Amino acid sequence: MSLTIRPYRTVAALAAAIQQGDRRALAKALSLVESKRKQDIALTVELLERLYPRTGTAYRIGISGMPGVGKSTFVNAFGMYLIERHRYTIAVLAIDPSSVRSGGSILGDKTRMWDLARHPGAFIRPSPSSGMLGGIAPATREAVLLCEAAGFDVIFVETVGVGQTDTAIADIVDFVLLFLLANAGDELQGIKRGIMEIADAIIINKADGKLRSLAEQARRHLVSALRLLVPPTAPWKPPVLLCSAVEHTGFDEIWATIHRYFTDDATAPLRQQRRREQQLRWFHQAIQQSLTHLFYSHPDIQPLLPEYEEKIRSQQLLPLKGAYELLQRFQTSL
Ligand SMILES: Nc1nc2c(ncn2[C@@H]2O[C@H](COP(=O)(O)OP(=O)(O)O)[C@@H](O)[C@H]2O)c(=O)[nH]1
Ligand SMILES: [Mg+2]
Repeated sequence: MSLTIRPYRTVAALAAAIQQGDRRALAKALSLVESKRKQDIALTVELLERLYPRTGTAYRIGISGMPGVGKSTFVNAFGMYLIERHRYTIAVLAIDPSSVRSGGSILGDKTRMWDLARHPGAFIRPSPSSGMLGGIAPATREAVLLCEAAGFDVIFVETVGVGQTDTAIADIVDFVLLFLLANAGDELQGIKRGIMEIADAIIINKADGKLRSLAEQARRHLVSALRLLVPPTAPWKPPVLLCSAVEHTGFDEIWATIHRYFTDDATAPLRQQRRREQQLRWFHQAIQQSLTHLFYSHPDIQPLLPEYEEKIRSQQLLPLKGAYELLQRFQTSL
């Protein structure tokens, strides 16, 4: 029996505990899906196969935007709002950039989400952002499914917030909230299409105090910018909404927007198509991730890497040649 799932004796027992809402079982499973060990990968597959029929029912919501815009503050306050107003249960998967700075500590976002962290209707899982791809961690998709099987109604995925490259979130959630600030006039100008294109709603946060009127100005600006970006026939046009995560304003409208997206007949084909495409991407990304891992951890390859890197750094070796040499070696060792 794998150490990873102890004290659960079988994957079936672990799966059953997760479905019964056992938080310890969920935490175990979340560690399991992050593991790269061969036997753990087999267990992960078995576990997800068992739980998969229980998934697909939650609101999967991505929270994107530059560090400091107030994503964690928002998730905490808005999560509490959903619990109190709608009696929902909330899971938060937070990719925490502070874990890099503080060398492995993942306290950063948990302290920001203080109210949610101690509420029995919520579950918060911070992931260190090491090894992340496009703003999310390698196993975030699997983590979403686990939380869903555990019965959570709403799942927030807070990205690391690196901005422009933060688009991988769209591969794993149904709805992306992009957070912006009003005073970042230049930032608004400089926003790349990529991140705008994945936004299903744009939230101008910190619309409080002196920033309120600036936020309204920014909203008008963004609404006209979006008019150029989104075809008039599109089944969903991302609205621009004002919010103060600190004063808890704008929450009704934000929830109404999300709810409308999930229940509107006009968006049904869009929602279904997105989930279908996500399945395919999951397949291909799993292959890519596994191949990459197999290659870099291969006993014939790993010891050679430092030497190759050094030669490439000192320009003694063409990077392409180095890559092909190692790939050749890898292939013949299979
Ligand atoms: N005035 C104001 N400050 C906010 C608001 N939301 C967050 N903040 C502050 O902005 C800072 C960064 O917030 P945080 O939630 O950590 O941002 P994140 O990096 O996007 O997760 C903190 O000091 C928050 O208190 C808001 O709506 N209004
Ligand atoms: Mg944060």
